[in-house]
Amino acid sequence: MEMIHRYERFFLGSTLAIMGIALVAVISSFFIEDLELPSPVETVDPAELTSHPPFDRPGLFEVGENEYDAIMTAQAWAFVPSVIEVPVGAKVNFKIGATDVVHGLIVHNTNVNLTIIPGQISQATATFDEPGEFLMVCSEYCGIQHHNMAGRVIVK
Ligand SMILES: [Cu+2]
Repeated sequence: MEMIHRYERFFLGSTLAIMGIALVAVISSFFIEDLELPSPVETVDPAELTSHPPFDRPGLFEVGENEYDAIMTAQAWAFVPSVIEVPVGAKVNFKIGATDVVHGLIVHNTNVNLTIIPGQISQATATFDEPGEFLMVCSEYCGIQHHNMAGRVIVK
């Protein structure tokens, strides 16, 4: 006499097998393929950020042929710098830290979508192949002026 119906046993077994496969996939992608969470590249005491190179001198720095590092800070309620101007085709590495609370950085129509946690430097790269203006907005509610926390990438 069976205690568990064979169909039920089949679905329980399949469920456990699928969970096992998913677990192996996640673990192997971390250890074998060296997968990392997207943002944190460096840790910095948020109170020291504005005196910690290169964040003591935020701005746009040419690091290669039409390649730039955008060194930025986020604080309530502004990005520094808030306007970035680059030529068409520029590859921009956004490196940004927060001095106070959690902020976000989304650059519209690009894949840049970062959470900026105080104490961590976040980084993402985008290539601007079309001229135009790309809005930068804060994507984490950071206080009463959050909706005004914005900037622009101008591509000409
Ligand atoms: Cu915000």
